[in-house]
Order: sequence, then C-alpha cells, then structure tokens
Amino acid sequence: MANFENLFTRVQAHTPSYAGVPLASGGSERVLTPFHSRLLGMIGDAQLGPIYLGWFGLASLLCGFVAFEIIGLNMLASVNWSPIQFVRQLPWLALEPPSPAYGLHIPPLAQGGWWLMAGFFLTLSLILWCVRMYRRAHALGLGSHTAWAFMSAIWLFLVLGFIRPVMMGNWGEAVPFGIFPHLDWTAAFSLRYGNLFYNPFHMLSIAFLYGSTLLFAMHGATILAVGRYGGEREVEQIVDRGTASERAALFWRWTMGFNATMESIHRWAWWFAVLCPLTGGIGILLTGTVVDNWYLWAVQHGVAPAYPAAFPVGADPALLPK
Ligand code: 07D
Ligand code: 07D
Repeated sequence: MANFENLFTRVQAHTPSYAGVPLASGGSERVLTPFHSRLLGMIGDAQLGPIYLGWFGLASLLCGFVAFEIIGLNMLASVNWSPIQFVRQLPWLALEPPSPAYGLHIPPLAQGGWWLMAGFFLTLSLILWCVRMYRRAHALGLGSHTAWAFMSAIWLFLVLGFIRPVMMGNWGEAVPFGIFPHLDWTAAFSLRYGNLFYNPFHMLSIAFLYGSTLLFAMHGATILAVGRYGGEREVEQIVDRGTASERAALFWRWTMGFNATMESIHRWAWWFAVLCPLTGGIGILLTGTVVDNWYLWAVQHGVAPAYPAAFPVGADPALLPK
C-alpha cells in the first residue's frame, strides 16, 4: 500500500508538444518553442511553453523591470557602487520613501523621488499583469476568479503604499523597498499604533491566513489520498461516480460530520485566500486614520484590560532575593 502514498507526480505525459487552442487573433503572440522537462513533470506539466506574451504582458514586464532596476541601482549606489558590498548587504539595503516633511509633494530624486518612481512602475506592472490575467481567462472562456483574487492582494499593496499614505497626507507613511527594511517598517508600524494584535481586522486577516493553510492542507491531502482511485484525474472523476470523489466526501463526513463538495471546497479556498489581504487592507486603512492606538481602542471596547488591572502592583520578581 505504501506504493500509493504519492507525494510527487508519478504520471508524466510524453506527447508531442501542444500549442493550445488557436487564438482568435491568430497565433503570433505565443512565444518560446515548447519542450518537455522531466524535472518539471514531477511538480506539474512536463511541457514548458509556449507562453502568451501580448501587449499587456510585455508592458507589465517592462514596468516591473524598470521598478526592479530603480530599486536595485539605488541600493547599489547606497553601497558606493561596490558589487561585493551589494551582495553582502543586500537583505539590509533599502530604497526609502520621502521624509514626512515633503507631504504629498514630489521630492528630489535622491530624497524619495526614486522611491515614488519605483512605486509607480511597480503598481503599473501589477495592474497590467492583472489585466493580462483577466483577458487571458476571458479569451479561454474562463471566469475571472484568478484576476479578482489577485486584485485582493493588489488592494492590500495599494493600501500600504498609496491609499493610506495619501489619506495620512505624506508619502513617508509608506513601506520602504527592501527585504529587512520592510520588516522593520512592519514592526515599527505595529508599535507606533499601539500593537496591531488588537486590530480586529488584523485578527480576521490572520484567521484567513491560518485558515487558508489549513484548508490547503486538507484539500491537498484529500485529493492525494484518493489518488489511488484516480481522484486527481479530473476527467475520469467527473465521468465515473462512486469512487474517488465520493470516498473523499465520505472521509470528511465520517471524521467531522460535514463535507465540502468538489465545487464548494474551491469556493472555500478562494474566499479564505481573498479575504486575507482584503480584511488586512481594511485594518491598515483604519490605522492612523480612524484609530490611533489599537491597545487603547481595545481597552475602550472591553477587549483588553487596562494596564493596572493586567499588572497589579506587586513584588517585582526581578527585585526578589535569589
Ligand atoms: C511564496 C510566491 C513567490 C514570491 C516571492 C517573493 C520580491 C522582493 C526584493 C527587489 C509568499 C518575491 C520577492 C519580489 C524582491 C527586492 C528588494 C509568496 C510566494 C518568493 N512583502 N513580509 C517576505 C513582499 C509586506 C512580511 C518575503 C512583497 C508588508 C513579513 C519577501 C510585498 C508586510 C515577512 C516578501 C510585501 C510584510 C515578509 C517572502 C509587497 C505586511 C517575512 C514572501 C509588494 C503584510 C518574509 C525577509 C513570500 C521574509 C517576508 C515580499 C509586503 C511583512 C521578500 C513583494 C509591507 C513579516 N516578504 N510584507 O514568500 O522572509 O510570500 O522577509 O507588498 O518574514 Mg513581505
Ligand atoms: C503583502 C499583498 C501584496 C502583494 C502583492 C504581490 C510582486 C512580484 C515577483 C514572484 C501578504 C506583489 C508581487 C512584487 C513578485 C515574483 C518573481 C500579502 C501582500 C500585490 N501578523 N502585520 C498581516 C501575522 C504582527 C503587521 C497580514 C501573524 C505583529 C502589519 C497577516 C502574526 C506586528 C501588517 C499577518 C503577526 C505586525 C500586518 C498580512 C503573529 C509586527 C500588514 C496578510 C503570529 C511586530 C498586514 C492588517 C497578507 C495586514 C499584516 C499575520 C504579528 C504588523 C494575516 C500570523 C504584532 C503592519 N499580518 N504583525 O496576505 O494586512 O500579506 O494587517 O505574530 O500590513 Mg501581522
């Protein structure tokens, strides 16, 4: 039976490369001569390419490249153009937003102007990529669910770097570009606004984040577990009843009384994932605009105890004799 505990894809199709359905406007926008890779076949489809580029894809990649270059070259400049120091210090390097003194004005390039420009191109790149996803889904006759899910992430990104800074009246509120610097910003943000843990939308966002991993694990495990009945093979599963799909449902009905359906599990997954950045964005938008200190807000609403109650005056253990 151990043979059937499949964790890596076992069946690889070796067929002549397939270009996909013809495009309405002709096939010229697909690039990359397709080829097969055994390694890729272990984690997905063995065929690589062709890929549809199109104008939105091209524009998005160009904008993304411009943003990446602006960020990278500014980081390189910050270490005196030393490639060695650039590599050594990369995780700590940053392109910072303008100082609060500039408000929402456009500062000189070296004082945050580059940050503004990189943010502009990165935003454009993300939006263009989303439009591309929407249009490709439409061209294939699909729903636009992936594009909407991506929009939810873009929403949080825009709240963090654009909408909230505009509402607060200065670009200095926004997140710097940089690996550890953006973590420093995150920690400082929480401290500045009285501990983000007490923000109910942060709580919701965390519940959906954790919930997403749980659902993903349950769904992934269920489908792998019925792989021995062909559960992962979509076409047979739709055509034949009484095997994999039914067992998967029964497993959950037996173990927890309730089961999702083949359709509903994907709606659960979609909503959990989408609601994570969606609720998160609401939480960030409220911070500093509506609520200035989440701990005090929580005390006021009976969520957290006030400090004297939480820490009654008593002997300080640090001062007790050893
Ligand atoms: C696995 C899909 C692939 C994507 C990857 C990320 C870049 C950045 C850097 C040019 C799950 C590609 C990375 C394009 C290149 C430069 C300077 C997605 C997968 C592999 N964060 N964050 C990371 C971003 C915010 C936070 C890692 C982006 C907020 C914490 C990576 C954004 C806050 C931790 C990264 C963004 C926040 C991280 C791994 C944008 C609150 C970590 C990400 C555009 C939400 C973790 C060193 C990952 C880490 C981490 C990217 C925003 C908090 C560098 C692009 C401002 C607490 N973040 N982040 O795997 O290891 O995502 O940091 O909004 O602990 Mg972050
Ligand atoms: C960032 C959406 C934007 C990304 C996009 C993608 C590219 C291209 C390239 C692949 C992630 C860009 C793509 C550029 C990639 C290639 C090649 C999504 C993003 C468009 N927190 N916290 C959250 C927890 C604390 C803080 C969310 C946990 C502390 C701040 C999440 C803990 C402090 C913010 C979450 C914890 C703090 C958050 C993010 C525990 C720090 C936010 C959800 C256990 C001391 C963000 C409302 C997400 C938010 C956020 C989890 C602790 C600060 C659920 C588990 C108390 C400032 N935190 N946090 O999807 O929305 O992010 O808050 O301690 O802004 Mg938090």
